[in-house]
Amino acid sequence: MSINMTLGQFILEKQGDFPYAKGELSRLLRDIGIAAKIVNREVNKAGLVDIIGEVGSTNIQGERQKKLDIYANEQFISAFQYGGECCIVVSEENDEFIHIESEVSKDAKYIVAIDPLDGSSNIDVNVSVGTVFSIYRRKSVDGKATLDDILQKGVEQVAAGYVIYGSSTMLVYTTGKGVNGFTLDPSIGEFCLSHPDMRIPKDGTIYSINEGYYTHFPDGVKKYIKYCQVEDSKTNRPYTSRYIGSMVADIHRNIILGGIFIYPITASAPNGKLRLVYECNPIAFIIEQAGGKASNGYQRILDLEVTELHQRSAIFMGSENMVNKAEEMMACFSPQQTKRNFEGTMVIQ
Ligand code: P6P
Repeated sequence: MSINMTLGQFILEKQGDFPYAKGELSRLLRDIGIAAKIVNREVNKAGLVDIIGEVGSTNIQGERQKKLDIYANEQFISAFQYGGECCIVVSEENDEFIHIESEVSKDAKYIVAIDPLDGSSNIDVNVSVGTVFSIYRRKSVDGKATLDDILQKGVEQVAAGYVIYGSSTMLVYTTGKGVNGFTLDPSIGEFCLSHPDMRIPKDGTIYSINEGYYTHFPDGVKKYIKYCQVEDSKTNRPYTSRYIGSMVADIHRNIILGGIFIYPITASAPNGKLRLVYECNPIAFIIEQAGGKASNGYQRILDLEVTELHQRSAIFMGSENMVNKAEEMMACFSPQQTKRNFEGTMVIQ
């Protein structure tokens, strides 16, 4: 593959990786790329047009929706309606899943779960935000796809990716054959291959967690944070603390440099804050495909049972050796002990 190959050329070249590929997944990934370019255009000029700020509504998460959240959601859903390859969309911005019922989508086989604009609280302060997407094949073979088609474990994903709208705009995705990163070249309006075969270092010296919640963290997390802060030159500690508050930006940095990102259960988020279907599972797929590890502190994220559209999970993900060390600390306290720390109902399977 040549560097600067466009996303479209790369997708077509890799189409042969799929035994049943007749181009549908390629076209779906193309549709996502097109919507990402449209969203990028608005994110980049958010400060200039009246698209920053809030619309006064809140989503199912109880999060105040920002105009760009809504705009991004509409662009991706529209791309799926006209692209013809997607039968259902699950979005952070919609309480229920959406049947895509356009003439061109009647034989669509794919389900897309998406967080159209993750980290949107950072929009007003010009910090990188992102889109996260996850793709499944429907399990049912006829009639309308149903909730059962959506509630699949992360290990069933066909593809997953993120877009980071930052100092440059990148689309990073996997179809289970490694991770590749494409940078948007605004001069030609194309995502071009810039980071082939991305691999996360097995070790790192960056830990990423909102330490403001320290008093409400599980004991195992407190133990790990203290481990990160101990002076020990042999293990390059103390580590550096970096927390952007935009998961996609924190994850992208950790894939490039090495590091661990943790959003554990807390008193205010007794099941974790991040959503399993359209945040944890897709990022966990990418992290594993890049040679890293992703768990809820006790179990592999991709193996967790999915029982609800907007289900939340704790997440520890990044460099394999760092996640192993954090899990070692979590294992000092049983999941039941951790759960009892809060009145929460952390899903222990
Ligand atoms: P907190 C953004 O709202 C988000 O969903 C992730 O992108 C980010 O990592 C996390 O929440 C930040 O949450 O509680 O630290 O502000």
